[in-house]
Amino acid sequence: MISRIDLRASLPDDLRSVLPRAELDVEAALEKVRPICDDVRHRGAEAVRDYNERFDGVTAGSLRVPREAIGRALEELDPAVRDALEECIRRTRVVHRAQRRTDVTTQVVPGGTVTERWVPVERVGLYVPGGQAVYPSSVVMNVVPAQEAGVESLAVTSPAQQEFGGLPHPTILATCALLGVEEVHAAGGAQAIAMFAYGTEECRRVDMVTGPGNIWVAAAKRLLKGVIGIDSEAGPTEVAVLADATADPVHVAADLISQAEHDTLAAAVLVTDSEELADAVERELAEQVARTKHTERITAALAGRQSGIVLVDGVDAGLKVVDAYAAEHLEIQTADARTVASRVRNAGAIFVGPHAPVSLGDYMAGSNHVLPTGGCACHSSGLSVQTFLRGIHVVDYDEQALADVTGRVVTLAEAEDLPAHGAAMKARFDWGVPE
Ligand code: HSO
Ligand code: ZN
Repeated sequence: MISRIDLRASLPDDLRSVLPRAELDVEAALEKVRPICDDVRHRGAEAVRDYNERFDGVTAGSLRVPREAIGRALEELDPAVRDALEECIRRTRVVHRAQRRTDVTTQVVPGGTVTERWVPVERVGLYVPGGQAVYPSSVVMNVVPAQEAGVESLAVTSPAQQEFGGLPHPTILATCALLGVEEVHAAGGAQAIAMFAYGTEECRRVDMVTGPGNIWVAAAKRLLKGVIGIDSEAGPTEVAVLADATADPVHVAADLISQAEHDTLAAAVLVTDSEELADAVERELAEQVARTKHTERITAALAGRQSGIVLVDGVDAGLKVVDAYAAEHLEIQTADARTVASRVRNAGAIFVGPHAPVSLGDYMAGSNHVLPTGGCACHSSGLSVQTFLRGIHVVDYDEQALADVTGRVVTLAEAEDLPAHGAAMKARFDWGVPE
């Protein structure tokens, strides 16, 4: 059910090319979403309503979810789910509050300072998928860092659903209520991203859009990037487990299955130096997949070319492989897991040892579960307070500090054939502006 790649003899130079990975063709969707985005730009809310009707089969007057509907969803929320969500919010908030940054002033020379001032994005739009995947935990993971960064205005949008009277899923609304988010819109797909990017009569334009979505949402975000800021493009979820003979195959199999449960394109990769463990995990996978609820989806994910078991010659080689793979989630299930984990360079999040399954990180660790996929962990990080901050450099020099450096600025400006740059410096002093 899961393929094997044997790299015990040697590791190829271009490791990435032999490792399993899914390909998501967002490019192809761009041409389809372009006219939708243009239409929303010109016709505003009316166009969004038309596409809601065409794609989601929902006809509605206003797209803005009434405050009472949000309150009602919270009242009707299962108390156990409410309790779990509240704990998820509490833990996530503790971790993200600690990420807040303080302004740093550096004295470069006497009388000359540069301050890096951290300023939150003013208004953020959060996309929450509807349909098959209803993830209130993802609402928490997007909203909490934005709030802790100090974002003043936060709007959520989620597809209108016929079965809920044209409103987004009630659990999503209830989670918004728990987080204190009052502005919620009933719109999904590319039209929702365009609504955020261009603004409509009912929704003020935002500066930045975050949140996962299907291929149309990803394409709209790519298209409108620049008009708005976006978080990283979220591809199908992935887990890699680096394990040796000390790992428990029951746990390893369960963790691989847990992420395969998201999507037929989800990736589950085991990297190990123990053939016995590989065999035992494979047996466990067969048994556990048969017993779980979403058997078909998981089987497809595990059998897909994006998943596999990679055999290596020792933990050092395993580290090279997981670094090349740059997994969204990486579990270390080896002897001395902390030391091994400390040597990893590329991963969205690292889960250390037998008591830190990915599922903990998905809901309750306090860490963020919006993480770079598709190998982007070699250059990007997951969502955090930092995502919603901009570092503005504030330059403050007095007359003497400027005078002291004017000669060198003029020299460099002339070397770049930009004499007006130098002139702007000299204009402050007796030397005047040259002809
Ligand atoms: N594993 C997903 C997040 C998630 N899991 C939401 C359950 N609900 C991507 O990190
Ligand atoms: Zn998950």
